[in-house]
Amino acid sequence: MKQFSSILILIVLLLATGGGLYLALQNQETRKGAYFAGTSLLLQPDIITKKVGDQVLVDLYVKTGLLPGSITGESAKVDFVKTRLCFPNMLLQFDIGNTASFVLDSNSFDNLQDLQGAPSMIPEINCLDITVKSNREVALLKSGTVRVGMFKFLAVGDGNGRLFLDKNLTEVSGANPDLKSTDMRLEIEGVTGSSIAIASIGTITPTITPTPTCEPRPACLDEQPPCMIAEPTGGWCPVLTVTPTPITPIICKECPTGFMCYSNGREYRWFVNGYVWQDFSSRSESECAGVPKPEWRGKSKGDANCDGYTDGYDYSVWRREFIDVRSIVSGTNEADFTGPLGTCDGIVDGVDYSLWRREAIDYGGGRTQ
Ligand SMILES: [Ca+2]
Ligand SMILES: [Ca+2]
Repeated sequence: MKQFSSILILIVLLLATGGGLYLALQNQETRKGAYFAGTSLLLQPDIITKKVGDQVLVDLYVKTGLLPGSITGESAKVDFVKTRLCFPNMLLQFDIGNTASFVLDSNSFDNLQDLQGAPSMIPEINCLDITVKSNREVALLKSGTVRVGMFKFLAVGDGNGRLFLDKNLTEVSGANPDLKSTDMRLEIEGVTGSSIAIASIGTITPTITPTPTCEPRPACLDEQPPCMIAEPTGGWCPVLTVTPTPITPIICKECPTGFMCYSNGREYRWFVNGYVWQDFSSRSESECAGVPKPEWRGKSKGDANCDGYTDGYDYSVWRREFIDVRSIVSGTNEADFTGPLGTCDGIVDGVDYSLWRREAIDYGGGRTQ
């Protein structure tokens, strides 16, 4: 009897392992199938200018990638979007408890499955996790640039900042015409945030709204001699000129290469030019022989102080710059590791922090474990 039970347990164990393996393979299958390349999420408008007390409306869009092998240029159909949106809480407030704070685009999605505050490691940043879903049949699912919905923020403080989406916590899935299963993940190529500038009350000149009855000023009035048209009593419609903001490419700081040996008389360390600690002076390479020479990492790996490691020193630099020169676009920031487009953007913010955290904590910061 005992032997029989053992055999039975063995069979159950084998079945369970087999089941687990099957599930793991299934999962792998789904991931392997994430071939709807080019799907991205974005926030609109990409540049927001408001004043304290204004409502700030921000739209979330998903842009689905092209179906592979599609001759007609057909895009993948989306039925599920999950992402994390983060914003500077000194500038914006979001009332999670108020169901009117988010308006789902019911043309494209059927339920707001989840909208809640998410933990943020940075005290100055608040985040929201949002999940939306479509329950309709495949033919009615949307593809291409699809509006997910609108967030309603309140401008509570003045300054500049960025709203951003966390790519690592973004998931999109949709209908899959090639396989029997209906859902599959879409590969996320990128997420794009918004820049925001909030002015203190009264410092923004009110926007001129043309009255519906006004008439555009005829160009012939500027000719010589001018045409004989009487001035209307309410005046001509105001001429709105848009001055394009010149876009200067940001040339960001980078760590110099070539570690050299330095000492302060008590310890020996390797530094690159321009990042030598106070009291340390140059020594011959052989004097540092007992100290491992770091490998160059660079800013794109979160090395703010260019010492070849990504660690707490770099976090301190990030935090100081985030608080002191927050949102001032500059090429002199030490902790501008990246930006929403994957390259440095002149701003030190939560996107740079996320990169630092991944490099320092998840990947060990360049130190062999
Ligand atoms: Ca470092
Ligand atoms: Ca940055």
